[in-house]
Amino acid sequence: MATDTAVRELDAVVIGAGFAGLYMNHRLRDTLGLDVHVIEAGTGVGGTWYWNRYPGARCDSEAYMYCFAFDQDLMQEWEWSGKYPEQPEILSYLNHVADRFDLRRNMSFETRVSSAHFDEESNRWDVKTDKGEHYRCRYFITGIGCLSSGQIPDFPGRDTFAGEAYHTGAWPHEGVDFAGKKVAVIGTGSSGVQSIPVIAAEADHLTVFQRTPQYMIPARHGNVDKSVLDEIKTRYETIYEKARHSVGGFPYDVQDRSALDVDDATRQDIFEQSWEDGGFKFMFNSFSDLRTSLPASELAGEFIREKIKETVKDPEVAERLLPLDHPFGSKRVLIDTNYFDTYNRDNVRLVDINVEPINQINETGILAGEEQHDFDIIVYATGFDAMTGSFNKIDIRGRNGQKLKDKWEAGPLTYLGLTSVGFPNMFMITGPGSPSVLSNMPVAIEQHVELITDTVRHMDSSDLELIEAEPEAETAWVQHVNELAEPTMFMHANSWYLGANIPGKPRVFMPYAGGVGTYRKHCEEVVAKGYEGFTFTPADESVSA
Ligand code: NA7
Repeated sequence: MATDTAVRELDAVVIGAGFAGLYMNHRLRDTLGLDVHVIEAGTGVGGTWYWNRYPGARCDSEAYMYCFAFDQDLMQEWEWSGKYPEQPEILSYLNHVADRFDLRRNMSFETRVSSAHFDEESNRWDVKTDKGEHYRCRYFITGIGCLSSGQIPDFPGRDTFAGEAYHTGAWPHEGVDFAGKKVAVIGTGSSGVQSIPVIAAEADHLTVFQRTPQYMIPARHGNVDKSVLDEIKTRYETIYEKARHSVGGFPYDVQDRSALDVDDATRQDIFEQSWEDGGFKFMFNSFSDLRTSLPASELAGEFIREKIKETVKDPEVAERLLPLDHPFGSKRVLIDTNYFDTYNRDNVRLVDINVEPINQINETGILAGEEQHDFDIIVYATGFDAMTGSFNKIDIRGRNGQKLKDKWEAGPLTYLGLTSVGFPNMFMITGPGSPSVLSNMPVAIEQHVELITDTVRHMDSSDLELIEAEPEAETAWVQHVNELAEPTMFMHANSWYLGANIPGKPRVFMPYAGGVGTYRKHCEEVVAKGYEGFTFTPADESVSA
């Protein structure tokens, strides 16, 4: 590590150059005229889409909704090619945004923030990096993503494997050549499910190690006619406004009907139609209660299980792929392209690790149960230490030197998923306790960035030095987040939403399940009531820097 250089005084430091960091930079720097610096670990912008370059990586939000809506010209000029945006295209889009708004000129790349300490003497944040840089700023803002801290389970002997091993979330930029190779994929979440069909088509042989069978909705991915996208562009503002006030950040019509209130034939027809449409519409646009009623969710689950049995030719393999231990909608709903079909290929094998556990990883491969499987490549599609993992990697300290990691030992404590008591002038874009991963992320990110911008503008125009959440407001918010999750399907599975994928992580539901529209309204009310739940410190009451 380099030695400490001179301290650089700034208005704000932003961590991350994904959707969140790019837009935050634009707003603070170009709208408010602040002196901002963005610190990014990658060699370029893109965040999630910089790191997750595995084969088949694609967003599950439809392309026309997976972009910024803050600039009409930007919206009109960008041309998406398909129904769902693929990783290279999203990365190109974010690079285009960075070019268009000249966002790189105040960014450091290949740099990680190692610590951020709030100094109570000066009311400034001291932010230090692994390159030895030291920034001192008023506002400390994280745009570090919710799924950025990859996890590879500690399988015995994991590091003895002599072949190539990759985590989907840290994929080599030059790609991986699977031709003629024997490949293992461990994990069947979004990343596994997207990559498995592509790897199977390239590799000599693929073995999938599955812990939990999953429910999936077909993506129905494909090229979209330019005329369709052009027509959407004529209604863009209306479409986005609808999404901003929706549950999931999508402009889908919400059906006010229960899956339990229609007869079997009608329900089957509606499920079939939504299945044909593909994607998240199956969840949001078929019935209103798939996320909240166990019997309704079970009906959807049964429909999907039948589809799996119809698709997978070998009945024994189909049986192993049936999700039975958790209801539909209790884990992240997956959107697939040819996933189940892939198990009809001769070069693909499925290992259920509940029956044949991964006992050891050794030099040549994986010992599962009593059987040794030899591989050239192991792909870990084993997910992330979600929502809090990236915070815990940074030494963040607030008042009295309190570490955020310690404060969150029993689960993240935030007010609005945006701030945390004892950490003044620190803002988290899509932090735990906000809709974030339960929504179409750009919609959630724009709302957070604009709220932070308005707050900073308000503070500057009112000569306010600090903003800090009040303990009662935070306690009530955490309780509210828990109460919202309680009646949902989310409480019926071991998912990363609950931290259940990380051994020892407290089992706490982390995102806000009330929907982006309700959340936005709540934030607007907080502001309208004079930032209810926050305390401001006027500049003249604070110690000057
Ligand atoms: P996910 O969705 O967390 O999936 C990880 C997968 O890895 C999942 O199938 C896990 O099984 C499996 N896993 C995790 N730990 C183990 C161990 N120890 N042994 C065997 N299998 C394991 O991560 P993704 O990267 O696919 O997707 C993350 C999000 O990115 C996604 O939801 C989108 O929002 C985008 P489990 O189901 O826990 O039994």
